[in-house]
Amino acid sequence: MTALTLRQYLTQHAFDPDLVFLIEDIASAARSIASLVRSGAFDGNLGSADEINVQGETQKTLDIMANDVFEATCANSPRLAALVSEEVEDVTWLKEPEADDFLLYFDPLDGSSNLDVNLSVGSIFAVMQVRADGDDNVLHKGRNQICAGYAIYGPSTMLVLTKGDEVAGFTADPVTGEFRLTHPAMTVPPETSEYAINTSRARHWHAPVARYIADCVAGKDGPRGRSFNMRWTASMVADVHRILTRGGVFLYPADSNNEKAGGKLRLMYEANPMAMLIESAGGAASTGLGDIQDVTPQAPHQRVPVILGSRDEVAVIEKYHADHA
Ligand code: AHM
Ligand code: MG
Repeated sequence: MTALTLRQYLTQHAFDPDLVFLIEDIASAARSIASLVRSGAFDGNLGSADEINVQGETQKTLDIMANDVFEATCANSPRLAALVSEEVEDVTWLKEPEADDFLLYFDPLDGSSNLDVNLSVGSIFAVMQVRADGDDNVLHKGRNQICAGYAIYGPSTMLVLTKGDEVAGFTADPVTGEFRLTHPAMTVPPETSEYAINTSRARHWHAPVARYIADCVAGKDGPRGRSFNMRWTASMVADVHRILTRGGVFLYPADSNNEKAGGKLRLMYEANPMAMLIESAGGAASTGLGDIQDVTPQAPHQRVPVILGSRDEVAVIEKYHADHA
C-alpha cells in the first residue's frame, strides 16, 4: 500500500482545515529550502552574507534566503496573522489580529554552520493562536502551541510534525517532492545511554551538568554503572531527529559563559517546538529546573537552557540540578 500523503494524514487526523493550509505552505517552503541547500554550492550561496542578525551573528546568504522563502510562501495562509523569525528582529504582522488567527514562529535555517561542510541542517516551526480580536501579544508559553515540527535537509528531506498527540515523519519523494508518511508514531524510548553536548564548553559548565557528564564518561566503573556513547552534530534538528529515531539526550545548558544571555538556544522557535515534539513522542524537555513549555516568555528572541530526550535520562539530569540547588 502506498504511504499516506501529507494532506491525507492531516485530514484523517482531524487537523483544523485552516491549519492544513498553513502546514502545506510550510511543506512547500521546506521543499524550496531543500532545493536551495542542495544547489547552494553551484549558486555561490554557502558563504557569509556579511550581515549581522538580531542575535549578533553573521548571517549566511542561505539564512536570509530561507527566511524570505518562509515569509513569501506562508503569507498565502488566510488566517496567519504574524511571523516571528530568528532572522527578523521585530514581529512581522500580516493582518489585523483576530481571535484564533495563527502565529507562526520559525527558525528558517537552523545549524547553518553545517552548510559549508555538507551536513544536515533544518527549519524549525511552531504555531500558536491569537487570544482575542486585536490582541497583538505573541509571547505565549510553549504549552499553547497547537502544532510544531521541523524539516530536515539531509540525505533525504523530511518533515516531522505533531499537534500534541503523536509525532509523524514524512519523507519527500525525491522525484515529485511530495511528502509521504514514512515514520508514523515516532517515539523516544524512555531509557538511553547516548548523550549530545558540546564538550568544548566543559570549562564553563555549572556543577550539575559537569557532574552528569563526568558520571556518563566514567561509564561502567562510575556511579551510572554502564557505558555511554556521545554524538554532537551542532545542528539541533539533526540531533533531535536522531533522538526521535533511536533515543538519547541533548543538552545545551546555561553555563558561566552564556547565562547572561539565558543560554544559547531560543525559546520561541527552537526550544518550544522541539520540546512539544519530544514530549509528544514520550520524552521530556526541561531547562534543568522545570519543563521548557512552562517557561513564560519575556521577549520573542529569548534564550533558554535546553535538556531534552529520553524521559528517564532527563529525570536524572533534573535530579542533579535539584541536588545542587
Ligand atoms: P543557529 O540558530 O545560529 O544555527 O544556532 C543554533 C545551533 C543549533 O542547531 C545547535 O544545537 C547549536 O547551535 C550548536 O552550537 P555550538 O556551535 O555551540 O555547538
Ligand atoms: Mg537556530
